[in-house]
Amino acid sequence: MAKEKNIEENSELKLGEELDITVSHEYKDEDIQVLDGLEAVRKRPGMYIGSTSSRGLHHLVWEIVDNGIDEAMAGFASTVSVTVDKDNIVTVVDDGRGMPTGINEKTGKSTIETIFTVLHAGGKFGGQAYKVSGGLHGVGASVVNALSEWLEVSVYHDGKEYFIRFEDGGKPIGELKEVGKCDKNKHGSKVSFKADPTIFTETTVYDHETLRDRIRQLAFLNKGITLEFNDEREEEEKKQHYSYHFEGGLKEYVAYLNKHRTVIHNDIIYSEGVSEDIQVEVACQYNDGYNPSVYTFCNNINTIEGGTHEEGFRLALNRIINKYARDNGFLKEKDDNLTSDDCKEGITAIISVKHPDPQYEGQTKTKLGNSEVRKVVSSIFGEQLERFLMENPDQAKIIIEKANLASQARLAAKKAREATRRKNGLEISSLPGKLKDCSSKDASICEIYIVEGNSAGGSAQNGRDSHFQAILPLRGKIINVEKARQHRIFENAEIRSMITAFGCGILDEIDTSKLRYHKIVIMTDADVDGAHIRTLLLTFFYRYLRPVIEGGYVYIAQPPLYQVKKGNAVKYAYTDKQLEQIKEEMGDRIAIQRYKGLGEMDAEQLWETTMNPENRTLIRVTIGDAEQADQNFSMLMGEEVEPRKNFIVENAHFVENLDV
Ligand code: TSJ
Repeated sequence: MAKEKNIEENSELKLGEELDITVSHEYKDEDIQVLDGLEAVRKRPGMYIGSTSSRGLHHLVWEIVDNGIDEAMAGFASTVSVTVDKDNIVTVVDDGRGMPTGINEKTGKSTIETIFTVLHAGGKFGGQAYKVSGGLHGVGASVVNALSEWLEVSVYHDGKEYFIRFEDGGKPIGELKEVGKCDKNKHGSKVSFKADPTIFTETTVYDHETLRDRIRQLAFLNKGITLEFNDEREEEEKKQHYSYHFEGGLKEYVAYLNKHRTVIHNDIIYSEGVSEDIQVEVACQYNDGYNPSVYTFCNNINTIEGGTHEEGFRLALNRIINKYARDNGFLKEKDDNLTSDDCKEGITAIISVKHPDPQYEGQTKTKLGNSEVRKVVSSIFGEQLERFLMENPDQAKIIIEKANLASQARLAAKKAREATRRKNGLEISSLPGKLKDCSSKDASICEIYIVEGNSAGGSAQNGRDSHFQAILPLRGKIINVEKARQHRIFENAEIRSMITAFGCGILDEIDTSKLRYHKIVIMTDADVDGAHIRTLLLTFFYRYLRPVIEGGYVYIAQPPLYQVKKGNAVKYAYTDKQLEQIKEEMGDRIAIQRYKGLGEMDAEQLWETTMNPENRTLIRVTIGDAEQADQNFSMLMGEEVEPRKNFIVENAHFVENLDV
């Protein structure tokens, strides 16, 4: 989540644009050209790494890590480790062959200096097998060098250690040199760098969870190799050392994702194969939920917009399930085929392909476009799925019956859903009765507060600026969309009033340009119940209104936890830390009131502390990593009570930590 004041723009979109780097041709001197290249990166870093926000900063790490993983996947290294030290210096080490230490013919410099100073030098230097992982951030080690205050490379092989250092955005300090002896059996590459704070002006501090989660994901996606993460900044609270190694690859990934869910059959359906130079790995398993969780990757990159690998999976799943259902009497001649959505209900699936020349499409360049991938995935997965169903008739029966139920529910849902559609935007009479709408019709300034409870709703209604602030009070808890079928969800009054109030439709019919409020603010009590309601709402948004979250329209209000009074002076504390500060400032003879709910504030207090744009802090909800979000949602919403309780208690006060 990002605070309202420093909203991260999605400069990721720029990745697909043409790179307009023009290396000046006036200069003959190659060194100057090289520096020009790196200078171009420093001038427009967003062109190369998406943005210079925290996200761009982390791209630097993945850029280097990818190289170590390539070496491991080529069979020459077993372990890649990532270390972050107290100064946020990152060190990546592999135990591979060690980067080539010879001279590059073209540049007359060492291969390593060339790789780190020439843009896109990856494939061209150091032998054909040298491949920098293609994809979104496959921009090359030279980009990392260009954006670093300093960067050091060490290589170990044949009993020797080689070293080179760059400073100031990629300028070599001397040549690659042999600097000493090492154990004859030691081999590998090591790269350390310090991100340049003049480029990464927002932050040069790495996020522990972001690094750990992606490193774990890379371990799932690259079975058999060991990935280590050492965060030397952590003292006590968090673990410092992690080592991930999954022999089962995606099979273990699916088991991990289903950990907090109730699976309905024992074995994970798994397939892998190679065809036309394309490696395919697919794993899936059904749980008792109603939503599919399908994650797709190409060359280890999460293709969140899907693409041809996802299509191939869907085609095979649909084809084989219908075939099996017909062949085995689950579907009669007169019955319609099960739809693709029926077959996906409650599935957790990971599809990972490795492609030598991936083409990415879509708004954020995260949709795989290579058409040959469709049939390759479809045939490799289809064959294994068919075999699985035939060899495991008991599990097959459970799966087919689930799809059949989904099909019946789909027809019921269609009817219920039609009732929630507003016929046209002018039908004001269809707005929910509980909604206290604002007078402005300019969506860009309009805000809707979703408020829990009637008393708080009253304060909010009286305290608001009715020109641009609407209030929608909710009575009690809203339905848990993870645990109910669609037609029940559409029958739920709270859900219906939100859908009609927002006006933008839901699911595949969503159109955020019709959204009636550009700020949807969730305002709940700062207690366990409030956290629960907030989570239920976010789950609904995540499943039914995802583009609204992605568009940055969803916020969480931050009501104060305490009121501190001394005489006539009143201050509010939003965190325990702030309370301590205020106590120190105000000295003794103060009265502290702990707010247990929004209802304890009168209209004016609620306006001053939580709703007035001049004073309030809104927390924008972002979708970060869809997998993480889904994990949290199913953990919070699932059957298992213990992890959920801990999570809510930990996060009841500080919603910043709520990872959606
Ligand atoms: F690129 C990089 F500098 F960022 C980097 C490269 C970072 C890290 C952590 C590791 C590596 C890297 C590169 N590890 N292993 C290699 N392998 C080679 O450079 C390589 C490629 C091809 C051949 C060949 O004989 O065809 C040989 C070697 C050593």
